[in-house]
Amino acid sequence: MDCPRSGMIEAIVAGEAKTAAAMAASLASGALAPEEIAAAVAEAMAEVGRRFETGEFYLPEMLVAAEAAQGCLGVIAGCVGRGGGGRLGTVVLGSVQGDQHDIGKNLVGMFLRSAGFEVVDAGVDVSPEDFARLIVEHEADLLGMSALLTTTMPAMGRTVALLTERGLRPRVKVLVGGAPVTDGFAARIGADGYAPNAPLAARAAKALIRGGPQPRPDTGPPGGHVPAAAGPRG
Ligand code: B12
Repeated sequence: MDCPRSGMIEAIVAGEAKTAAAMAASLASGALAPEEIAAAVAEAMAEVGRRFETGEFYLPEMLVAAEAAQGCLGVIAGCVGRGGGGRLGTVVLGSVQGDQHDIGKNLVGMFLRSAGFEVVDAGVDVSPEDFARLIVEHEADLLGMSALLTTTMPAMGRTVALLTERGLRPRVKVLVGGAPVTDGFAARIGADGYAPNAPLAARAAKALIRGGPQPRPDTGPPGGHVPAAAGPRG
């Protein structure tokens, strides 16, 4: 291993949680920005996904790698801070119905908090009804939905439709993301925005809250859809 960055990536892929967290701490103390550490975690998980696809890894390997990645997120959380405790508004954030993936969602939550949002973590496998209930309960300004499976992406559309049906859509912005999600998909389901990674999710959330384009949920894709912020994945 030639440097802590590749060391951390190798340790995550190998599912060596302690080594991975130690490497993440070393990267953080070496003044690597949380964004860069997050990008390295994403790189490691992309490699895990590649090995799963080629049959080199099975579910257990994917799980231990995920645990190692979560440990690194703990280190990143210590670096990104909490950024003013909700002064920008409240976000309900969750992985959609049927989806258990939460590493990306958790990263997004960290960057949203750091940007100044209060984040209500709805967890994983969140039904449209539960999203709607949490939005009302917490008077949320923004809903963030994550999907990592092509089979769970439609749950995002079902959630937007339910918000419209319940009259909640005008008061809450909807931001979507996750590996298979695209800007075009976001527009098709009537979401207000999409971002490809956690730092850009925080930027997109701020833009939406500070008076981004208004959605037109009843008339199909909103004319003023906030396009994907440009930048690298991770
Ligand atoms: C880790 C992992 C798991 C872990 C999840 C553990 C956990 N706690 O999350 C476990 C082992 C549980 C798992 C299970 C499964 N998995 Co899986 N998994 C992965 C893997 C390897 C990594 C995902 C990850 O954490 N990436 C790292 C994070 C940082 O990236 P990210 O999630 O994309 O998030 C970033 C952006 O997308 C964005 N983002 C994410 N959410 C949001 C939300 C908003 C609002 C915004 C704006 C942005 C945003 O910002 C994030 C940070 O930068 C991926 C491979 C891959 N290439 O994605 C497969 C993958 C997603 N899994 C896959 C599959 C098939 C499964 C299973 C069906 C396997 C099975 N046979 O059981 C199950 C399904 C379980 C379920 N019902 O959800 C496939 C999906 C294929 C597809 N086309 O749908 C993949 C792509 C693997 C593959 N190459 O085949 N998996």
